Amino acid sequence: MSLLILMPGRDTAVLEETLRAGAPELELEVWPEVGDPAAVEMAVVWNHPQGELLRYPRLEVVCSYGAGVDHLLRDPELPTGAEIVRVVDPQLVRDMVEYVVGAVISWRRDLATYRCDQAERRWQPREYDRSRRALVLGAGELGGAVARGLAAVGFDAVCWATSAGDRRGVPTISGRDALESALAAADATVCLLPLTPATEGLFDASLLATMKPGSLLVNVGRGHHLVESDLVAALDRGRPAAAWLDVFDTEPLPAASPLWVNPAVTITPHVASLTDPRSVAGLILDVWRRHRVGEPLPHRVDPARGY
Ligand code: NDP
Ligand code: OXD
Repeated sequence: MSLLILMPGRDTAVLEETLRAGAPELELEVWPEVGDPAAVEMAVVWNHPQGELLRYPRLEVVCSYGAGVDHLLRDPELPTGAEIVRVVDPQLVRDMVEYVVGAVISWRRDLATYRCDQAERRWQPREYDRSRRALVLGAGELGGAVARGLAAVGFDAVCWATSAGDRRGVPTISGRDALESALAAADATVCLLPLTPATEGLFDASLLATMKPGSLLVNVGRGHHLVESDLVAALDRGRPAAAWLDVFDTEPLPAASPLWVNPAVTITPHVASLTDPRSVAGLILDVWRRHRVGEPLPHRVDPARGY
């Protein structure tokens, strides 16, 4: 029985090496050169070609190489009998917290403007706003950790999720009305939702219009959470005043996108938190071993729910 790495366009050498070092007995196949498709029992997948997973008749576990699973669930031809899981890597969580806290602080203290001032040899102190309310959409592995990270640097942070209460130590609200009220109060809003039919296009003109004037929107979830043309119009009106974007409708972001030249927008190329093969190899092997001995698998995904 073998484990398949199915990640078109990615250099998987370090992952292969680390998996082999952790389990020398493991039979590893690397797409597209799969010697025996009938022996593949588990696949580690990122952006696989649609329908490809049906080629493996004994496939029992599909593991997303990243935290998000939208790349998997958009395939209408997923094998119905296979369990879907994802890696939840503490290092990936830490990296996301670092990125978002860094982005929010950089924006609040206007650090980019001081960098421009420096280029002009200009000494120009500016006052800054001290209000510190943050809203994080998503109270999951990443959203919960980011909210705690923001609280640790003094923010009054709340999460928004499908149900309200204390979630992972963070006060959490739910429902559209509560979301709109929280957006109207938040100085910084962070989107860390999974992409599902219920969350796609959530940040459209009507929701953006409820945001606090002068506030910041950070999108690190998926590009399709945000209607990019509506965001450009909303920025012109100052609600929000700035957007910090790591994910986009089309990646790489096309050269013709107006976002590139919008002074209210900061762009990073989907790097908020990168999966580190050395760090996740052990988690993948843990799934493999549990599966082989029939133990319940961690971080199972519910395809009907979409995350
Ligand atoms: P989780 O599955 O752990 O958490 C998802 C959260 O979203 C849960 O709190 C869930 O609510 C909430 N949620 C889902 N649907 C809705 C809805 N319709 N309304 C309100 N809340 C909802 O995911 P992670 O935290 O691990 O990851 C979140 C996303 O981050 C990933 O799906 C991926 O898209 C993105 N990501 C981005 C990266 C980057 O580098 N930019 C890197 C890694 C991930 P509840 O708890 O009530 O179920
Ligand atoms: C992920 C990502 O989902 O990198 O892990 O976006």
